[in-house]
Amino acid sequence: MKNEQTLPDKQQKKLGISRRGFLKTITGTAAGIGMSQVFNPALVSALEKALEHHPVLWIQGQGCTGCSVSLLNSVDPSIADVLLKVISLQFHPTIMASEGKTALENLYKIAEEYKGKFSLAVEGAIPMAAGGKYCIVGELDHKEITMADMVKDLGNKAGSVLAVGTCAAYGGIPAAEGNVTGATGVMKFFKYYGIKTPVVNIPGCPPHPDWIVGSIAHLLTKGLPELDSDGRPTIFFGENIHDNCPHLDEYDAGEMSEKLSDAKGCRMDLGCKGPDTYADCYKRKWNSGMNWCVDNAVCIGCVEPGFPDGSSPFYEPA
Ligand code: FSX
Ligand code: SF4
Ligand code: SF4
Repeated sequence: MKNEQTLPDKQQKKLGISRRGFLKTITGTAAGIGMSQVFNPALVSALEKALEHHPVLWIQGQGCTGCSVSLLNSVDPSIADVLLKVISLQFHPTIMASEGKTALENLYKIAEEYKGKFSLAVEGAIPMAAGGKYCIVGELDHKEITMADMVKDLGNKAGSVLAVGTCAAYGGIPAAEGNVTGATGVMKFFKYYGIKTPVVNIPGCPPHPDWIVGSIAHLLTKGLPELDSDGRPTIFFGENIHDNCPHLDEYDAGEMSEKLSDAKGCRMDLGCKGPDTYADCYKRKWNSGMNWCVDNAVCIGCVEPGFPDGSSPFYEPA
């Protein structure tokens, strides 16, 4: 099932660029295959205009910060260009210089000023057990602020929400078997509290930097991307890994790798979960296009809603 979401006209106008104006400036989507297309000068100028009206606020709950580290590994475009030209990132606990009361007050001030327009990036799951006390993200006026409080408050005010990483999208590792904290992904959390703000899931443990930057660039310039039934942009998560794997011929011929160091052979007997996984890693590759999981190990299905329990044990056949 496909779920095409678009921002209301009024909101689209507030992004500072008309759809037609944008389409005239580029030939394809910046969130497509090559992120370097983001640096088409016409697109940069379109993005710069959109940025004036569309800050991104990034908050962190139950995660390992790997999603932020992955974003910081963006090489083409460089993270400096991403932060200066693609994302008007106004709040990020790991990389901003500001901290404590000043930072928090600024966060809520921007959310109020850009109500209905800013994008909220949520990294990590949201613990709902024990009144949210498992994750305190700050304190104002001697009152603790839980991650749940913050997501409720900012999520209601945002124009759109990006659930960055499998933890934020579906609960991920914090929601794995033995989850005592009530770790929950954003969509489920919003459903529980009746929050209607549109959510784009960008799973991956961690997600590829292009998936994060590309989804934000898409939001800024063209509105919400087309999503699959798990809330993921189809431009990045529309294809099955196994169906496109360079080892597919070997799979068909029954030629299986016996150990991870084997250069040849399908990795299914070693635990590859490619057949149940939808992402473009096979062509996008990781580490600036150097390699991907199946080159050196196996796909563990890190972008899927059931991860990690659904993929476990990682190195045994499904
Ligand atoms: Fe989760 Fe982000 Fe996995 Fe980590 O913080 S998606 S544990 S790589 O990095 O939330
Ligand atoms: Fe499919 Fe994995 Fe084998 Fe590739 S290595 S053909 S994804 S099972
Ligand atoms: Fe995740 Fe599989 Fe892609 Fe590796 S190949 S990043 S495990 S979806």
